[in-house]
Amino acid sequence: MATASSSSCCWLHRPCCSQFLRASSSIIIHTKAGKQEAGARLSVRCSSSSSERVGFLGRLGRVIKEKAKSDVERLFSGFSKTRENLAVVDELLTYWNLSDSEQILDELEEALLVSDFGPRTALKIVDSVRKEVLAGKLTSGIDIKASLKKNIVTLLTQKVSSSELQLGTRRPAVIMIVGVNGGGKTTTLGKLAHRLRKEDIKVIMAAGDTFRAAATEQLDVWAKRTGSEIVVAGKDNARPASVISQAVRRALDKDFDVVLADTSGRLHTNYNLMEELRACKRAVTKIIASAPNEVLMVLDGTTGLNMLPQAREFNEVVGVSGFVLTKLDGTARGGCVVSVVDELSIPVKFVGIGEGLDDLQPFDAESFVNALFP
Ligand SMILES: Nc1nc2c(ncn2[C@@H]2O[C@H](COP(=O)(O)OP(=O)(O)OP(=O)(O)O)[C@@H](O)[C@H]2O)c(=O)[nH]1
Ligand SMILES: [Mg+2]
Repeated sequence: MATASSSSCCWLHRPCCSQFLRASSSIIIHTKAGKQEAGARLSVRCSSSSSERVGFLGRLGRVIKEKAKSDVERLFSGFSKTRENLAVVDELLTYWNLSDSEQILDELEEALLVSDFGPRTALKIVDSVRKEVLAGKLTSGIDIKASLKKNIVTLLTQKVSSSELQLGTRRPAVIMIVGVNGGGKTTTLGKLAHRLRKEDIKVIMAAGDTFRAAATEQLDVWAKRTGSEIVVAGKDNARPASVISQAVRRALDKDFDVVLADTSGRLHTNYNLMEELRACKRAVTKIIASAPNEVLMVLDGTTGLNMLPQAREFNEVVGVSGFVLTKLDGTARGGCVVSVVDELSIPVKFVGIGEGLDDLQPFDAESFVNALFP
């Protein structure tokens, strides 16, 4: 059995109840207190755990959403940049009257453009409002603002599947976290683990970012904080796909509920790195045909319009099932997420509102729009 001092991961500080366990030459597993013979093969078998637990896993997304308290102020207090740009909407609508509605609608479109909504989406939103104005349904500035908000909520919710986590009906569920560099993937994974652990879900993490040594260390801190097991690359630098597949095998073997797989940040334009991501997904599917259950792409809320090409490319390569919009506590520019959702028909599932354990909230379109247009 390999210990911290004899493994390549001696830079990690284990809690005294923990052990490092070497499962193959290039993968190291850190359990909380479990035992495993050194070098033992991790056999793969179907989980035959109680159907009750499997049922709970299927409902987990809803449970998490229902339990979250949607504190709009805290959620989007940092939406300052977008809010500033949209403040003009109130001014415009205060003096609105039917005779100059066309000019006001043009200015409304301009305000949305400045707030990163993107030209297509801004036009779509304003066109819907225009139709209602022409049909005589909107007779005041207040009506217009309400229609504007309603149309944005519609774009965020209409074409997309559920914004709840979809973890399927068999264990383990596998969630991959992907995205460009520094968006908040590892932090999101840690916060998600915390949410799952609060529901008594057994979590194993896969340190699929083998690119930087510090990435494993960072994830390990989250594993310790949340009481999760973690599989990391060993001395001979296992490829990300094999770290992730070892985590999935171990999850099957040890009846874990959820595998959370971290991946390195990568530019969506880097062909080789995007292919590597595809290989990570394939490695999971090879073991469990219905997995990964979720491929969550982290979008940095401060990015603005660059989000769209990034999301498009990641979706093409690995099929994104949901977005996590992070750093909304900073000077976020969240308008663009509306065009990302509108164009790709993929829901936002969570928002990141800080670096702490509890700073991941389920996404709620109405709260989001209320925060944009208070
Ligand atoms: N304020 C704030 N900071 C965040 C949030 N999410 C992540 N961060 C910070 O953003 C920085 C990058 O976060 P990481 O989780 O390391 O990002 P990553 O995508 O894993 O980065 P790479 O692995 O290097 O690609 C860290 O300093 C995090 O603490 C958030 O919601 N709000
Ligand atoms: Mg990371």
